[in-house]
Amino acid sequence: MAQGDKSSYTGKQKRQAEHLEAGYEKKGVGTETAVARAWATVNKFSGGGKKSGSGRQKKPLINMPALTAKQVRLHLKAVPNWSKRAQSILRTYKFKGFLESIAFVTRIAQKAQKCNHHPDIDIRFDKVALRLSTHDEGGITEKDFSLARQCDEVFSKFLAP
Ligand code: H2B
Repeated sequence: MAQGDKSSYTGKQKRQAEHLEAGYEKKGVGTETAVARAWATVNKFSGGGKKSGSGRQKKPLINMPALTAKQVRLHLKAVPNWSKRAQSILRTYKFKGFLESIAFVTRIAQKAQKCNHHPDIDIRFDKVALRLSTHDEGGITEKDFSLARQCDEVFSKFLAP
């Protein structure tokens, strides 16, 4: 892509760039500088314009560092049924029977695949234990808590009549 050609950027990225540009111009920098800074910022946070083509990203390029023990404690307050075990978080869910356990696991598998974040799963007849950690970071990250929340949401639908 030639420099200046923004055709491979998504509409959202273009709106972000416009918004940032306006902010930079307000600060008093020239239009050219404001445009350059705005696109540099969009690139930094989203990995560039990759709407299609071979270079299209699958994973966000923003790195997600492992959370500190204190941050983990705070996040756990929002998902009180989860607990910390070594470098991971875990929760055990209980079901009516084996087939319900398996159906739950299937839903979790779909969620996990969508965000490329995969729990360790232990199925015991009417109980399913999920364990989450971010291997790439050797610890617990926001990704683990994001998936934990999604798993709880799936489970709440299993309980509903
Ligand atoms: N799942 C979990 N839970 N943690 C990871 O670090 C992780 C993952 N890494 N799923 C992903 C896959 C990585 O191995 C691949 C290459 O994207």
